[in-house]
Amino acid sequence: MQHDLFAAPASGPERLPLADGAVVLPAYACGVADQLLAAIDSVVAQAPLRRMVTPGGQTMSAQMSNCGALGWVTDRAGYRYQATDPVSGRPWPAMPVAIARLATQAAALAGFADFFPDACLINRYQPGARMGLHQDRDEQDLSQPIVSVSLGLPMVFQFGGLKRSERPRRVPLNHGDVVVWGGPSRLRYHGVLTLKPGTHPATGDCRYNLTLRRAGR
Ligand code: MD3
Ligand code: FE
Repeated sequence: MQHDLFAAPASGPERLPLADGAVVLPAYACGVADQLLAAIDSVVAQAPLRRMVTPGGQTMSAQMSNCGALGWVTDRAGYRYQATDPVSGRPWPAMPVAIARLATQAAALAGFADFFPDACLINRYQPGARMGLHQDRDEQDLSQPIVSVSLGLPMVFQFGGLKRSERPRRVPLNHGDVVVWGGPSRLRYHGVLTLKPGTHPATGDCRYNLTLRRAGR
């Protein structure tokens, strides 16, 4: 066996730190994108995408569904996680293994060992859809990170501070990009600018985002 004295050091996938606790893994999910999209199709066949209503009475522009033991829902009564789909009354579909495995691996690469999500929110954006600046704080253990996976059309993510008044940075996210948010970045304000029309070979006219969380204990 010959050793290559000039071999590059092991580097693994590219990691771009955004801030303390926030890391972009560019294109990390590209190799499994088709598996993830097939998994999304099987989930939404059982728990159809729908537009939910905020406690303030606004209909959200992104369509949503969930898989895993807990699903994030909103209605006039508030934001919460629950074990059943309010449309069908049945438990949310199980989290497909391809989705859970990707999230655990991405979190580990970002420095968060032993991340085992129990909730996966599926957001589907069509042109014109957006998500305003907000914090994710409905989860029980805020020491657990969040992993997000972007699929399909590109969009611009808003990455803010711990106060709403802090002006967000704009971070373009493309098909296959994975972002891990935890530690001091866990409660940062964030949002998504209005999706522009386009066509992507993997998804057609839309963008999917998978948001993987540990919602319960
Ligand atoms: C930064 N979704 O569903 S995921 C959401 O692209 C949500 O659909 C967006 O925000 C989307 O709640 C963004 C990226 C994300 C998720 C959680 C974060 C970024 C975050 C928590 C803290 C800081
Ligand atoms: Fe969020």
